[in-house]
Amino acid sequence: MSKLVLIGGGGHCKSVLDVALRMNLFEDIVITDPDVKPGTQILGCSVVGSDDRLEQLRQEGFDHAFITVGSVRVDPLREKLVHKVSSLGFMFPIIQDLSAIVADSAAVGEGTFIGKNVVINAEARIGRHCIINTGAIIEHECNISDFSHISVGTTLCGKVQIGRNCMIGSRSTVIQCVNVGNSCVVGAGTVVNKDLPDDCTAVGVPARVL
Ligand code: JB2
Repeated sequence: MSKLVLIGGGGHCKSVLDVALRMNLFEDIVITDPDVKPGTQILGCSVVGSDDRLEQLRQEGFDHAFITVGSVRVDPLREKLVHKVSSLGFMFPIIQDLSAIVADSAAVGEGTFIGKNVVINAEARIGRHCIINTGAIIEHECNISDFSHISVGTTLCGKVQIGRNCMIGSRSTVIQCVNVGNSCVVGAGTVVNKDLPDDCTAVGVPARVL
């Protein structure tokens, strides 16, 4: 069995850790966080200190790591942490809740979180280190690039493209065949009915670019 380090001990860590425990694939799970007191227990797993501990954890046989610093905006931190953790030789698992339905023809990249009651339909492609959060629906042939976050209860209709490092807010809908550029933020409850360029923020029903 593998040993797993979670990087970040906040709210998103709790969501991921609950799923990781349900998967029952890891013999030991610990957490690094510079701002949480070492020894603190999160869902029965220990915070062991800051990321300075990673090298030693690798030597102690921790072979997998997962970025559990979440984000509700466009933020390069998760990507920076991936480079750091990767350079130490950790592997990144896919952490997928047992309740999620992922089509056999779909593909999911390493380091991606798939939360409870997610549906990922036929031939969808999900990149690396994405967050597909609780109850999201990713319809057939959608393509989500690396580091994007599809928040709680969001629906991507068929053949939607989401760029890299996007944040698609909770309960929003992106209608079929729409392309969202890189580093976009879509506010909660937005209905995106036309393409969005890179680096924009869109809100409302239908979406307007701010
Ligand atoms: O460089 C770091 C680092 N920077 C911040 N290394 C490590 N190991 N940890 C880091 N952190 C820690 O991430 C902070 O000290 C903090 O404890 C944690 C972030 O926790 P927070 O609860 O503020 O946010 P989150 O990122 O877990 O969750 C956000 O994103 C989720 C997807 C929240 O807004 C959630 O509501 C959302 N569901």
